[in-house]
Amino acid sequence: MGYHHRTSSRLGTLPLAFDLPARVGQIFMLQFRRLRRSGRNGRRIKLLLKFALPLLVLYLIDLPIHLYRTRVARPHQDLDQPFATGCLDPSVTAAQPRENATFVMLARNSEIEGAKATVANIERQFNRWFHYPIMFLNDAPWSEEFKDVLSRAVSNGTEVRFEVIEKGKWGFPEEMNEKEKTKARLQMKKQGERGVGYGDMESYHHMCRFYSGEFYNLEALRPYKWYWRLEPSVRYSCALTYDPFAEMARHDKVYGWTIALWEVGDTCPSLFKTTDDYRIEKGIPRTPTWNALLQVMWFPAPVRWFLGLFRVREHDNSGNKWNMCHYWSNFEIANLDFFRGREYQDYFRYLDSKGGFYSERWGDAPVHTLAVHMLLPPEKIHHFSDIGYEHDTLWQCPGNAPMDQQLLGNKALRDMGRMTLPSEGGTGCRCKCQENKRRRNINSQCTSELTRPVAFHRPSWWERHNGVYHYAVNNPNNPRK
Ligand SMILES: Nc1nc2c(ncn2[C@@H]2O[C@H](COP(=O)(O)OP(=O)(O)O)[C@@H](O)[C@H]2O)c(=O)[nH]1
Ligand SMILES: *[C@@H]1O[C@H](CO)[C@@H](O)[C@H](O)[C@H]1NC(C)=O
Ligand SMILES: *[C@@H]1O[C@H](CO)[C@@H](O)[C@H](O)[C@H]1NC(C)=O
Ligand SMILES: [Mg+2]
Repeated sequence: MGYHHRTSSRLGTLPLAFDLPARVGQIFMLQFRRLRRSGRNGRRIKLLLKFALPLLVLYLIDLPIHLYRTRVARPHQDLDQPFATGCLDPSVTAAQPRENATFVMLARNSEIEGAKATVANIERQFNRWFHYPIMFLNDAPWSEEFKDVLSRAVSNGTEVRFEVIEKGKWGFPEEMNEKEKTKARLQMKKQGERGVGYGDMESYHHMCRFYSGEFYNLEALRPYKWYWRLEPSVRYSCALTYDPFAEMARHDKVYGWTIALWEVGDTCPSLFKTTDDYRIEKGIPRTPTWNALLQVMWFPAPVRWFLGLFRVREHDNSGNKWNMCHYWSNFEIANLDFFRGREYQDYFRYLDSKGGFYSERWGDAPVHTLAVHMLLPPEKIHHFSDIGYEHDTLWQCPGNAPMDQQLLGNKALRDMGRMTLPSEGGTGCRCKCQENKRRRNINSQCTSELTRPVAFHRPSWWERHNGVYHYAVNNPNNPRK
């Protein structure tokens, strides 16, 4: 978490981006005071004005152009609405044809309990009506026990598959030689010493690289068009009474997410710059979706060029910073054809060739996010704001829709148990949010940053100040702290 805290300390420890203009200003003020103290002010101040004024004018011309080029145009209406409000009748929605889709969970044999809990939960909240297949992936052979227990965790009618990741798709890239691997191991060790999360865990680096690219090329996924990613020990806290794959298809969406949060900069200092290099090399234009990733820098152009030129961490070629927002990829409902397509795979190979999955600890979550925002128009990205989702200590729990939309007499929903009381603007179906907890515990500013290209309602300065954010119609705001 180090990076964000560092900015507030003394001048000497500020990152370069803040340090430089501050120092220039300091020198400027010093000189100015000396001038005023000395007797020969008039001539010198005139000289100063002769140079300083034109520079100021240039800056005042440059700045609006820069801001215009990096703006996120506001749409005329909300381009991304929840697919449903409240509960729908599963006996009707599940009678529709299925999509070409599967659940996928990467897990280890040791995660039997967590995997079982996730499967039992998703079956209860969704899949006992829809029966999409569940595929388990492992880099090692599955134990009989895991297969036994998980086969029994699903409802009658749900197919389970236990796949072992084929050779060449897990681990270091095939073109890496022994010397490079030794170097990578050393770099990982150093990351561990620096305190980068999972930095010295080789298998975690492999996992991130796998989910970033090779995952999409698995033979086992070839028959499918859509996947829904699961992880051991996650919890869905609302009933999902419609088919999200069918809605994604119907609305022509490619990528669906639930939680957006800040990335820890130490895991991927050069990822944003590398991605921007790729974007420029391929001639991919900046779009509002891309610009939504930016924390726009107000420095004069030469300072911005400097930041880009010297590859200052998390900055792009034009000296803007990545705002560090990314979708948390342990939940994903997405189109496989996009990720196994030429454009995405080309981007992944480019990243792979730069070595950052090992020399740094690039995660699949920021990689997916940057690709999605580089390659897709905004309306292809869907926020499942109506899905309740918890993983580790982070969650999204939607407010419930009004009682008359909860289908209280519905047979299929009869055993759903006690729900949280509806709240104004709620979209959820039978959500069980934990008492006394906010609906999102993550700083939802990140959500409102990434949804700017699709959001007609944007938080005002005052709303940000108070921690209240609008980002979609019908979507409950964060209650105030
Ligand atoms: N088979 C296998 N699965 C792994 C390995 N490392 C991570 N995973 C899986 O990858 C996912 C993310 O790992 P996790 O440890 O939960 O990371 P976190 O959620 O980022 O803390 C989980 O589904 C794990 O089961 C590994 O070495 N082998
Ligand atoms: C499970 O499904 C099979 C075949 O579809 C059926 O014969 C069996 O009765 C079902 N079992 C239960 C407990 O519903
Ligand atoms: C499912 O999707 C894949 C990938 O798009 C496609 O190749 C396959 O033909 C589809 N199968 C069916 C039954 O539609
Ligand atoms: Mg996890």
